[in-house]
Amino acid sequence: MSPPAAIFEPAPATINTGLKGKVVVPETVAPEGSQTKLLDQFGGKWDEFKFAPIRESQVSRAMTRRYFNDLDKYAESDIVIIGAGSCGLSTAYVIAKARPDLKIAIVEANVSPGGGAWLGGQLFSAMVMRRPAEHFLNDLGVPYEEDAANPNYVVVKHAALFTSTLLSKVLLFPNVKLFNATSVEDLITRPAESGNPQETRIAGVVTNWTLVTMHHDDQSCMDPNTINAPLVISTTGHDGPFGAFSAKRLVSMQTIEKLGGMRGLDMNSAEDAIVKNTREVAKGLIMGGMELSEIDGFNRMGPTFGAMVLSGVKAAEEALKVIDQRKRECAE
Ligand code: 48N
Repeated sequence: MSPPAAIFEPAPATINTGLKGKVVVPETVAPEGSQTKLLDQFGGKWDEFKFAPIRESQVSRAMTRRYFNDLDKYAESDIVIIGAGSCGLSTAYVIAKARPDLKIAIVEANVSPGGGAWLGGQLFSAMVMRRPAEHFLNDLGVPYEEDAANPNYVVVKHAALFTSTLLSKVLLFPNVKLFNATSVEDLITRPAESGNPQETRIAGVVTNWTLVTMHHDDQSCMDPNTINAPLVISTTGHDGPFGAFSAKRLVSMQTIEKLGGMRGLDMNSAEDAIVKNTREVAKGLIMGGMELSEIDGFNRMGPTFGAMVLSGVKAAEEALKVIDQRKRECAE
C-alpha cells in the first residue's frame, strides 16, 4: 500500500521570493492532489509495461476526421481573430468567456502560438506589466511579484508562464478553435453601397498553410481557403515578415489611406494610446495590439505587456458592442 500521500500545504497567498517583492498567488492557482500519483501509477512496473495496440490508420483517421470537421464547423465563424499573440489570445479569452454562444476561430501563422510573449525584453524571462494590468493576471490566475519599492508594475516570473496559462485557458473554451501553422493571406470583402472603397465591409479571411504562403513565389499556383465571419479582429503585431498584415492590406485595398508607421519607444505614451484606440478600423475589422501602432503611428512600448492584455479587453468590448449588428448585416 503506498504511503499516505504527502499532505500538500496550500501555497501561502504570498511567497517570499528572496527578492524585494512578494509573489501574489491568485487563489485559483492551488496545486491539488497527490504529488506522486504518476510515480505510484507507473514506477517500478516497466517490465510488464505495454501501450494499448493501435493500427496507424486509426491515428490518421482520428486526426483528419477531427481537423476536417473543425474546418467544416468554422468555415462560418462569428469572429475570426488573426494572430495568437498576447493581444489576440487576450481578446479570445475575454470574448469566449463573455459570449460562449459565439464561434471564435483564431488563425495563427506560426506553428507555436504566443507571438512575442514567450520572453520579456532582450530574451530575458521576466515579464513586466504596468498596473492596472494585474487585474488581467488575477482573472487568469497567473502568479506575479509585486514590489513595494516599485508599486507601479508587477513582474511575472517567466513570460512563458503567462503565455502558456493564457493559451491553455483559451484552448479549453469549447467555442474556440485555434488554426495554427495557418496564415491569413487576404481578407474577404463586400463592397459598400456607396462604392467608396473606404466603406468596404470585411466579411472574413482567406487562409493557407503558412508553409504554402511562404512559397507562392517558387511554386505553381496554390489557391487558398476561406473562413466567412461578420467580424474579424486583427492582432498581427508590428511590421515584420508577417506583422501588420491587415494594416498593410487595408492600405493596398484603399480602405485606409496610408500607414501611420510605428514611432520610437516611449512606454508611457505607447501603452495608453494602444489600449484607448483599439477599435473597429474598418467595417467588420477591429484592430488591437502592436498592429494598431502601424496604422495610427503610435510609439512602441518595448518590453512591457500590460497594453497587450488590456488592448485585448478593449477589443473584446468593441467586438461585443457590434457583433450582433454585424451578424444581421451579413445575413441581409
Ligand atoms: O506578439 P505579436 O507580434 O503581437 P501582439 O500585438 O499580440 O503583441 C505585441 C507584443 O509582443 C510586442 O511586440 C511587445 C509589447 N513589444 C513591443 C515593442 O515595442 O517591441 O503576435 C502577432 C501574431 C504572431 O504570432 C504572428 O505569427 C501572427 O500574429 N501573425 C499572423 N497570423 C496569421 N496570419 C497572418 N497574416 C499573420 N501575421 C502575423
